[in-house]
Amino acid sequence: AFQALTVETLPRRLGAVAAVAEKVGGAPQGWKVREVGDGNLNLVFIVEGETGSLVIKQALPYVRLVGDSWPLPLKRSFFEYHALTRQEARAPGAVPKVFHFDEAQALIAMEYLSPHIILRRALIQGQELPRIARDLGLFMARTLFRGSDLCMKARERKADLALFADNVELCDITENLVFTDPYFGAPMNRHTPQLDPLVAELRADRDLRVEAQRMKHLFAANAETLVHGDLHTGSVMVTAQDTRVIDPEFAFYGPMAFDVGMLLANFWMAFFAQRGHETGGSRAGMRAYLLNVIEETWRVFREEFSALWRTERTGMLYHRSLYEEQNDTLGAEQALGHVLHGVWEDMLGFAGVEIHRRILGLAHNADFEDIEDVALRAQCEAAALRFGRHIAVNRRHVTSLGEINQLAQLLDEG
Ligand code: SR1
Ligand code: MG
Repeated sequence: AFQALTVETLPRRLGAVAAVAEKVGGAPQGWKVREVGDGNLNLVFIVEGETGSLVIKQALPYVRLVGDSWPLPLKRSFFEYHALTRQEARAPGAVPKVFHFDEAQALIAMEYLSPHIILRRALIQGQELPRIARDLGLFMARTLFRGSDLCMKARERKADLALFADNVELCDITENLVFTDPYFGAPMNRHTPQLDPLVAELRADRDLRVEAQRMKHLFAANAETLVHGDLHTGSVMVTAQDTRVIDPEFAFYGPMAFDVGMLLANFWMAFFAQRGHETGGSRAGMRAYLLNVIEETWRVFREEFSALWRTERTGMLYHRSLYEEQNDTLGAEQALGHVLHGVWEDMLGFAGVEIHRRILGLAHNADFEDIEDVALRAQCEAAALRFGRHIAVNRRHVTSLGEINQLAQLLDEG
């Protein structure tokens, strides 16, 4: 039967697991164990021993953020484990190494990434990480392309789609918290009180509400590839030299643009929050850095996706032999353009609603929450909300990130 681990019981319970004991080393009674989970859902332990260390992540049968009034199945750990193995195969080195998985105890033993910190924290502190745009652009292109019918054998992809189709409860969280709750007075919503008039305006905005539901429709019905499903800056660990993507428990077959939109939304929120973190000095450099990161991430994603399109198009969609037989390079490039354009338009829609839900819904971002001056926080959040509305509603008429980032700068300057 499932039992939640504690700092006290962990050495006894995991000391007998060879893969764990070998990695940590020494007598389990001597292991140093800390619980460090600060996410919304799970327990996370760091275990250090004589010769090594690892992280134990264990799901709880409820949402940690809310408590046992909101049950949540343990099987999310199963989906996280299987997503991690697929991501490692498709984007080698981009996720932590997995040493052990126990389905009944809903726990995964994985690499302890040190001295990494959570990307969101780094951005709040004003750290410019030189590799994130490239590493995350590559991660998205490789996992999203290689998990789709552009690359996989149809039978394998359909089997995998069936496996992940049972991640219903986590999809349900996203379906409600991201696409629906922010746009009406859902009971668990909260927002900074100074935003009341703007919130009322957004909730009365018919075009926005329709667009949010269209994005939800896409999210629920476009089973295009295995997406990470929760790719925000709290799901990335970094040093200046290394970037790792963690926490894919929300993984399911959904639209490619969902991961891209969520990640870029979180970069934009980091941008709009910078004025709230200027007590140590101006963050003008950091703001410019973040807008560059957004442009570079998208550029790397597009370039890598295009490279994979040209070399690994072995799935049933746009199969390479269809074009090669006719020597039709132009046709293949034309089709690539259409696919990327679709990702572009949908990515903007997903980004817009992700920004809204982090300011209006249940699960907020430390980027804004850590701004103690509430009036200043509301100012940063208002600019982000207006920006989110613009990119969601006008996503079909926006042609470049340069144009969007110019708007971001104008809104940020007030
Ligand atoms: C109740 S869970 C709230 C949020 O935390 C996770 O990280 C997901 O982003 C989810 O929407
Ligand atoms: Mg998470």
